[in-house]
Amino acid sequence: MSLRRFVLGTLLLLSVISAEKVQAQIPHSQPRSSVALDHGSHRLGRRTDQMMERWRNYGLGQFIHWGVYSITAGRWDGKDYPGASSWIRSWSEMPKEAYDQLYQQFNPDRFDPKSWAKQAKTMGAKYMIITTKHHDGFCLWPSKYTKYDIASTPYKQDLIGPMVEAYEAEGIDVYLYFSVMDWNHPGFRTELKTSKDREAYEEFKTFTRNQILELLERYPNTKGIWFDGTWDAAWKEQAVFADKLETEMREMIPGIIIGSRFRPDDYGNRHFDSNGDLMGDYEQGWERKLPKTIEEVKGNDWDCVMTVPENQWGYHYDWKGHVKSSFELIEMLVRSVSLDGNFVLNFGPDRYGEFRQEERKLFAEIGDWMEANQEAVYDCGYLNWEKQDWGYYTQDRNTGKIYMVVFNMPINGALRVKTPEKVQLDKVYGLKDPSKVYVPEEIHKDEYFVHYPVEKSSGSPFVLVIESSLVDKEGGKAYQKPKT
Ligand code: FHN
Repeated sequence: MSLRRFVLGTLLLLSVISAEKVQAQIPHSQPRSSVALDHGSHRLGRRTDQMMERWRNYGLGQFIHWGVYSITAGRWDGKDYPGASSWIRSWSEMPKEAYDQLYQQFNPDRFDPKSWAKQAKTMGAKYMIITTKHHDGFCLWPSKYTKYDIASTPYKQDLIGPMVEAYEAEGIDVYLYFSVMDWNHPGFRTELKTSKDREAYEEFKTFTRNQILELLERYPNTKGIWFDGTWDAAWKEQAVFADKLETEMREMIPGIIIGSRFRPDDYGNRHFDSNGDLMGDYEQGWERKLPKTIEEVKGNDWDCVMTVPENQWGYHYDWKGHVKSSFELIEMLVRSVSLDGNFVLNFGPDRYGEFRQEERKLFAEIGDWMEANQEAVYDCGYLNWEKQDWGYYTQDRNTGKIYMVVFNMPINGALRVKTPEKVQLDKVYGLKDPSKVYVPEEIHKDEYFVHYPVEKSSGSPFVLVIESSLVDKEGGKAYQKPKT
């Protein structure tokens, strides 16, 4: 190799390394030296339309995982599957042909969508995401494109339509979960190694598009599709196909909400494209985990989907390990809202269409708390005041009203509040009982103790309302008009 070529090659290599290093140093929220993309993010910043505003203000949602895996319930032939029950078909000790015949036993004759919707309403859910088809490919609706669906079971009838109707009657929006990964379809591949793979996968893509558009035709009131099972190499090559299909969905149902799990960009990146910009309308990466700081959410809309046991989505016959309490789940809900996200709690009904006792208890306990404190959740989001150990601030996006949601009561009852500069604390009172007023004690400039009678804290999270005002430069109180 000539010296000239060697030098040029080295310079090129160094420039690529330094560019990547520079890219790596640019935080997500900064404009980035953009990689030319045809199928990356199509929008910078949050959607500002009414459907997305409604989504943003939900606060609490319900996820439902239901299907043939509710029959196996996490075990087979007397042995427990060690993973999530919805994945049992992938277990080496689960004979595939045996699993694939189970649909002939699926007969949820105790399914009562109205009672499901009422329970969700009691809990305070504002939206519900239902698995129309999980990874096993079994469809809870009668699909024109497969026999592996509810119409082929003893139950025969559509399960999705009655759910949509019942939940909407309770004022709860419905979103359809759809797994692109489909272990039942002969054309599905995780990777495309041969021309035969590619040929088969083209048929799979047509089938996938047909089913997605079929769902939107059958259930036009759906507010969004919650895509899953899009992590395989084969799908990551489908930037053009996925982009076109997303456009079709958006044309079919204007305003439809699609998260960051669906599309890969030109280089196979999902959730965030090669420039670090969000794909889709909100981030779907917070699964069984939560952000700790507002910086982590990068100014995007997001939802957290959470299981009650560590990792059980579909029905499991015996919840092993730690089962989260309503206190823990309410804390996760409020943390989500305090960081501008939604919290979606998962439920896994059994093969008969009934929720287990632990889940019915959660409907009631979370519902009781929400009934008394929902004002600090619905339509609320992040407040840029310094986070304190006692819990979370939320702020009503319309009125500007500020809430302290207390989970960790200091043993001396002194709740520390640090206001931004020039903001003074005027009054603090109980959300449940506004006559209970707590006079803030200023301990430093812009820093207060709110003394709360420890004996009054019931061990359940409680909400205080903060009234504050801007202090003008002379130290006088500048009137702070609440947001209308
Ligand atoms: O594999 C699935 C899992 O079963 C479940 O549906 C979750 C829900 O977010 N999504 C996948 C794991 O990321």
